[in-house]
Amino acid sequence: MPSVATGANLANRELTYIGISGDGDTASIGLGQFAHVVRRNLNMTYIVENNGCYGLTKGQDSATMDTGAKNKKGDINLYSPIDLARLAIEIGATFVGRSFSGDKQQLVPLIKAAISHRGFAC
Ligand SMILES: Cc1ncc(C[n+]2csc(CCOP(=O)(O)OP(=O)(O)O)c2C)c(N)n1
Repeated sequence: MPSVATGANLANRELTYIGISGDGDTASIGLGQFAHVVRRNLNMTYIVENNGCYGLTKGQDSATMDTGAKNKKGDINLYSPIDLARLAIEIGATFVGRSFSGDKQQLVPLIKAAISHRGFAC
């Protein structure tokens, strides 16, 4: 998703770019891509739907899963989690927010603010 958003941004800077990704894709498989769209301050809103696991491939722990948490199979996670919001701030994101999908009152204005931000928002 970050590669496609980068290419599309080069072709047309006038559009509003919103990308949705998972925590597996963002904190593991696509961590390099995430870091570099933050670093380049790509004009987009990058939303991570963080459920702590690889939902599509049967619920294995992702890199954001809490230490000591039990996955679907009953395995305990031994590793410390990557905090994506903290990482984004550390590498220079100009807008970072975190909310809960069950809290629309907080989430809707947060996403609106992220979309109206010029530059990278996640
Ligand atoms: C490069 C690559 N490696 C592995 C996969 C297999 N794969 C598909 S979805 C997925 C996990 C996605 O987890 P997450 O991003 O947290 O999304 P969720 O399914 O929880 O919504 C994996 C490993 C893939 N699609 N691409």
